[in-house]
Amino acid sequence: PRGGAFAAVDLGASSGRVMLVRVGPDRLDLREVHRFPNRPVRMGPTLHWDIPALYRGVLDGLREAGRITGGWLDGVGIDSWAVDHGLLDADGVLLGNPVHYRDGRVEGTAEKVAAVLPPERLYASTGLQHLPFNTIYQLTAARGGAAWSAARQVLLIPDLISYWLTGEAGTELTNASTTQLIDPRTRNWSREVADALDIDLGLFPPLRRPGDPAGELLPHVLAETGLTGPVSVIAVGSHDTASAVVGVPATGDGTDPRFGYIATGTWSLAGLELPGPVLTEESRLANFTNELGVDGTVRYLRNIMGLWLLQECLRTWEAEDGGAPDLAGLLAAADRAEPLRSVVDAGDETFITPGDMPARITEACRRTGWPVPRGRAETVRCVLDSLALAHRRALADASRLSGRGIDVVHVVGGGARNEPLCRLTAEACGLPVVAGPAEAAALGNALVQARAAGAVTGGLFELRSLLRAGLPLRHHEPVGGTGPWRRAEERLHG
Ligand code: ADP
Ligand code: LRH
Repeated sequence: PRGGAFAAVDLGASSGRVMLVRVGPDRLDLREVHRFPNRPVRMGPTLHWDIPALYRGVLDGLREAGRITGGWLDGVGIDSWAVDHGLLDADGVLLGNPVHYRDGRVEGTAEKVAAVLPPERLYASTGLQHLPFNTIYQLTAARGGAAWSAARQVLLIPDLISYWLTGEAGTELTNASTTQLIDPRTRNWSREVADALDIDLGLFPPLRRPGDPAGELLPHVLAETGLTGPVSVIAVGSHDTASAVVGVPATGDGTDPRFGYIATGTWSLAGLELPGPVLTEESRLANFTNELGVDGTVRYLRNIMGLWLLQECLRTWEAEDGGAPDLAGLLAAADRAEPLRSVVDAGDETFITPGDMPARITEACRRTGWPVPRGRAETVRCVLDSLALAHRRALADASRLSGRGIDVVHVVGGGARNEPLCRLTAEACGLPVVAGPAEAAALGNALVQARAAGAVTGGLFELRSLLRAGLPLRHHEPVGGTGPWRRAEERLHG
């Protein structure tokens, strides 16, 4: 293997970025070449993603990557948040800006779906956690609309970007597994679910797997980005969490998952890498998901509200102040505030929609009989304690339900930069936490490309050893006992 230069496009719910990652047998370095905000926009009653702005950010990033390498790239890979999609008409033209998973259109659809496919059967077939915005609910909501009648193809967000770059359409498997239309045992479409819900699977282009070729940049894309063709687009774990789990610098792999992981960004995804799904009724009731990972793995995890709680507090305070609040200052003040004074259930669906988060946190505390936070520092402390508590609970449940032990917890994603959160997570779990990399998704994306292009070889263990060797990681030992966390958990969840 001779190494190579790869562009990893990682679109998160809060920002998009293009990373230039150089990978070789003894080399891994990452350079952020372009970052752009992801700002959803309400048009009429509906909350949309601003997909043209995101696509422009991708093109700008590729141009910048090419400027650095002299026009050469060994691959481009795209990952993004899960679940959402665009509809294309018979000419391959996008029918409207994709709808945001936080939009209210899915209200009531879960009940409609449950009436034809009971939740027990849906879980046994797909292993997916119930989230009110899973793709099947969105498709149910879209049905009957004018765009739906004109739709001839459904493309998930990373597949849509890939289609614009290459003209080739496919459905990448790890992200497809978040639609609730994939059977995690066969790692293929679930005809049973599609038939029961009358969803035409022919609307989705053929499945591709991480590492599969996904076309070459179109001539007009090369012209616009200044890149020298041919440039291959390579399918990666296009669900950002799938790529982030590849980017966990663990020493185990799918056969020896003694590590837990928490991918913390807008969401916290906390769980284990397993060789196969857990589809028990107990697992369903605990709201655990079996999303598909790279190299035949399963991501057995729970979605936790994540730093969205903090992001929305900051947005509210920014509107009040007329300027962005100082995050570092707020985190330091929260760190000094009284521990575990109040906590909320970070899995509570009432936090999903955008809006005044400090007020909703106050309301949740009041409802559940916890003291109400007095001011911003205590509100942030409540968020941090609540997330750490939810991390503890998710990892303990994942371990119990799968029968796998955990020796160490890896925190990756933007939240790995949040020192108090990592420390509190170590304390709550009673386990050592290794924090970083913050850009695990981009790294996992690039590693899968690099292997497909022949720049490196090996399985997840070998790919991860490059991460362990090449990145600064922070270690947090659990100090203090887990007693206060156990008591808080009992009080919150009974
Ligand atoms: P997403 O991919 O969902 O957009 P990221 O993984 O980029 O999310 O994480 C973004 C979050 O990371 C921010 O909302 C913020 O809470 C946290 N974060 C990023 N940088 C820092 C920092 N320097 N200190 C504390 N928190 C940070
Ligand atoms: C994180 C994420 C998560 C999904 C959510 C919609 O970015 O992909 O894994 O559940 O967004």
